[in-house]
Amino acid sequence: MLNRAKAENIQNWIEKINTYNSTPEFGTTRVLFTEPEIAAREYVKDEMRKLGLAVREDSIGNIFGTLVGNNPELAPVWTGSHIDTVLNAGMFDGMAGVVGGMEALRLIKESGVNFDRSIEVIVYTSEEPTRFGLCCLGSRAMAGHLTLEDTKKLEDKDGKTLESVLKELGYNLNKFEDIPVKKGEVFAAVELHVEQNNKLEKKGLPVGIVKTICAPTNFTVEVTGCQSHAGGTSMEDRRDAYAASCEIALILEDLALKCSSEYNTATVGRVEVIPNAVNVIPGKVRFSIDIRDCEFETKVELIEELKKEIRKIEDKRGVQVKLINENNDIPMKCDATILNILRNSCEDKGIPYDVMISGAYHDSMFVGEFTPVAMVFVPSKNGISHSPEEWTDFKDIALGVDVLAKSLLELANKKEL
Ligand code: HGY
Ligand code: MN
Ligand code: MN
Repeated sequence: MLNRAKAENIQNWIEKINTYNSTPEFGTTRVLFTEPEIAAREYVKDEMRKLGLAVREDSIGNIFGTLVGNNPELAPVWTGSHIDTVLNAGMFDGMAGVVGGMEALRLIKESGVNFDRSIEVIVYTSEEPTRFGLCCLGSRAMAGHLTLEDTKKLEDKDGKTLESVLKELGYNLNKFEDIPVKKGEVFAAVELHVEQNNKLEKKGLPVGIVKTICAPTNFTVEVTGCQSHAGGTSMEDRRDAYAASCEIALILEDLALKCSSEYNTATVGRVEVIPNAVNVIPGKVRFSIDIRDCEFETKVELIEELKKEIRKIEDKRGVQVKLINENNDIPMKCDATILNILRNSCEDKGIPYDVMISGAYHDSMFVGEFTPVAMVFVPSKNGISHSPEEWTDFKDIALGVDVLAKSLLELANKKEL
């Protein structure tokens, strides 16, 4: 029988990780392989060792903390998440799943209950696209979608490549090809994460069980018009790159609002106006597009529709629009058997729950390509995330850990799903 997860353990770990932060004056920023993120990695590895876990890292910095089972030759059960953040983030996105996984393994170890399969808590490298513009680098590499060659092309804002950073940090790139995980090498994976939406809070529910993880398609859009004088250029003579960009953004929003899938979002989050001067008509604008959908087909349809509308805007406004695709990821349907195990864990403990879609993507989106996955959500206050206002009560995370620990233990004793 497992004891209850301790909210104070979870709080201590999260608050300590949060001290590794490059913007303490405004939220939390822990960008991949910067000083605070490296320090946070070392702290988490130390805490894993204190729990009695065997700790290792692969060549892209995925960290594995292993609680060895009675039959360690069997495929292990995984849990885990990420410790890197977006700029000026909160302290729960990712951390809840890493710390929650550590607390779950502590409970299982403390209980002395027998289990066959080893259980591993993973810190996946760079779930956020913050430094290199591409998300889920560690889990993407595990799924075989990021090669050593790709790391030579991923550059940060200073022109440093991921490959050069990995080399500088002493990662053995000769073993990069050992990162991909084959089907069957992992038995199952369950990630705990804050919901990053307000559905659980609105329904007054403490736990969510995720049935589908939406996947992102990201573009950089370059609009080229004609830079000219803000006063001397008559309205009918302009080729205003910013006005054209705004029209594209509004059409994108309208297409997302009308999308037929169960969950779809579209966001323009980053805009660069050139020359960005008060009395100059912008000649060039570069902006990001982030589209999420729980269905790949409706995401493709939306993008095709958007491209048609962009062609019309080019003709009407005399601008050129370039769409540079960064990634086009596939939504992940979670495993029915694991969903039932999570449901039963909630019901056995009298914990009310809802089954839901995750609008945010997670490492489980890629992990699900080589092993069955599911996720446990805990409520986000006011649905806010990717913000210093992000908050989840530690006792809510502890309840999610109770469900997680029970489910991991059941999976660790299963012969097959
Ligand atoms: O953007 C996302 O969905 C994730 O939180 N990085
Ligand atoms: Mn995030
Ligand atoms: Mn996250």
